[in-house]
This record gives sequence, C-alpha cells and structure tokens, in this order.
Amino acid sequence: MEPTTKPTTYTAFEKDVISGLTEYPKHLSSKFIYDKKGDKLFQEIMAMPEYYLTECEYDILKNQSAAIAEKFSLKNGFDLIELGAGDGKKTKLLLNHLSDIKANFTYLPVDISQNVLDELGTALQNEFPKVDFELLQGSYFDVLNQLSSYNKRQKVILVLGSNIGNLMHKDAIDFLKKIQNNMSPEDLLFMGFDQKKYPQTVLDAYNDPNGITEAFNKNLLERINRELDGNFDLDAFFHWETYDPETGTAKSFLVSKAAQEVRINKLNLNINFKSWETIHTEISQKYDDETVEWLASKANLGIDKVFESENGFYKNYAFKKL
Ligand code: AVI
Repeated sequence: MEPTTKPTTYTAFEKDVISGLTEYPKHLSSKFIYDKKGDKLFQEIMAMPEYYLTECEYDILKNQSAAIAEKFSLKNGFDLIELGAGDGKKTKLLLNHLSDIKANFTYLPVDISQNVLDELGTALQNEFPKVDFELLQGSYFDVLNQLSSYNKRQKVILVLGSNIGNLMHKDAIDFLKKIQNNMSPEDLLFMGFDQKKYPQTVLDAYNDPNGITEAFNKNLLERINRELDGNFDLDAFFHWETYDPETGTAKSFLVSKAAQEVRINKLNLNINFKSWETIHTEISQKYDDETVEWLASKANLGIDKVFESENGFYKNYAFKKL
C-alpha cells in the first residue's frame, strides 16, 4: 500500500503569502490588510485630513441626496443593497433623506463581518426606527446571487468608498460584470470612483506624516507574524508610495532597508530580501470619465448620471444595464 500523506490545504491568505513572497518582484494582496487591527487603522485613515476621499463622498451624499434619490423607483418601492456597508456613516445621509420623503424601501447592508453588521443594526434601530432593514452577512456575490430573485421591485446597489480602486482594471471589469449579471433593466448601480487630480494631493493621502498609512500597510507583515508565526522585523521595512499621473495608479510598497532573511514557521518558508527589495502591497486607482465609461462598457453597463464633489476630486456614478 502507498503511504498516505495528508495533502496540505492552505487558506487564501497562506496561498497569497507563499506565492507573493516567493515570486519576483514580491507582492502581497491588500485585501488581507483588513483584520481587526487593519479595520481599526482604516477607520483612522478615513478620519485623516489628508485622506480627502471620505469627506468628498460624504459631501456628495449630504448635498445631493435629493438628486440621487430621483433615480430610485420612489413610486413602486425599491431595495437599497449596500456592498461593504461598514459603519454606514455616509449611507445614513441617504437614509435620512429617504425617511424624510417617506420612501418605500428596504435597506439591505451586506458585509462579510457579522460584528460590523451587529453594530450597524443597533445604530439603525436607534437612529432610524422607521426604516425597514435586513442585515445580510456573506460575500458580496453570494448575497447578490441570492438577491437576484429576492423581490420584484427595483434594486439599487451601492458600492461606496472607491473600493473598486483597489482592483486592477481587469479585476474591476470582472467585479462590475458580476454585479451586472445580477441586475434587471430597471436596477441601478451607484458607485464611488476617486478621480485623477494634482499628483501631490494623491501622494499625501497615502503617505501621512503620522505613519498611520505605514502601519496599515505593515499590518500585512504583522498578520504574517501573528497568524503564521513569522519573524518580520517591522522596523526593517518602510512604506513607499508612488503615483503615476498618466495611468492614475497610486501604488504602495514595503521596502526592505537591508539584506535580511525572514522565517515563516507555519509555512516552513525562509524568505530572503536584498537591500531595497520591494513588496508591492496595494494599488489605489484614480479615474477620469473616459476610463470609468470604458470599464463600465466592458461590463455592459452605461453611465446614467454623474454626481461630483464640489472640488472635483471624487465622483459617484449611477449605472444602468446597457
Ligand atoms: C479601501 N480603499 C479604497 C482605500 C484606498 O484609498 O485605496 C484603502 C487605503 N489604502 C491606503 N489608504 C487607504
């Protein structure tokens, strides 16, 4: 009989660490930054004066909620589905307006974290006792698939925060396609896209002097230390940001200050770094109308209306199925 060796099954994080740190150039996926500590650091980033994105989108939702709501099926009612609801701070502005005009709708926040949803549920009960809501825990697409036959009325799908910017164009198109597949002709996709602007403004948003963004980026290494028994010396790396004004791509790196070896016990892996060797960790894409239109058309979506922040830094687009 053949000896039976148990096949090793790796988690998505472990797979990303193995491939990302053994390839050249090295890379790690930014989606793994978001554990409890990463979530907290991202909250701090959103409150930084340099991180203009949050305030711009907040202003759009605050000042233009009536014009946005005109796109919703106020007569027949609608379901407002938010992918990645978080604390709902910006969405509450829209909920405020919708309650004021006594709109007939159900708010369906979707999040992977039950913890986040429980907190949001309590806040909604206290602040919006008259708003109908249902908390949906799960991955965006599992939930969207279930929702495609949920109700016969209009679906308004919200994706705020320029989260799409963390995807390369190819993956952004796939993301839009998956949403489009779950839409009917009357449905609306309302999504935030950070815009191209003065390059230094972008760099400053991803390179704060207090090192919050650096800590956020380094949380990837900390997670490897915590969860995979690694021995990364966080002080032996620094955060570096670049922005290419032609492509609109901001890139985050961790750069090794010296030649060093890192051991990751759980994966039985030794990783060697040369001095100045990089780990690419995140892209934060900035857009213009042409690029958004191109991405949307690749996913068979068309721009129905654009809502712009006063300074032009940020736009929310309403899309319909083509
Ligand atoms: C979540 N995402 C849209 C943020 C961004 O702007 O790319 C994540 C972030 N990275 C560094 N600062 C904020």
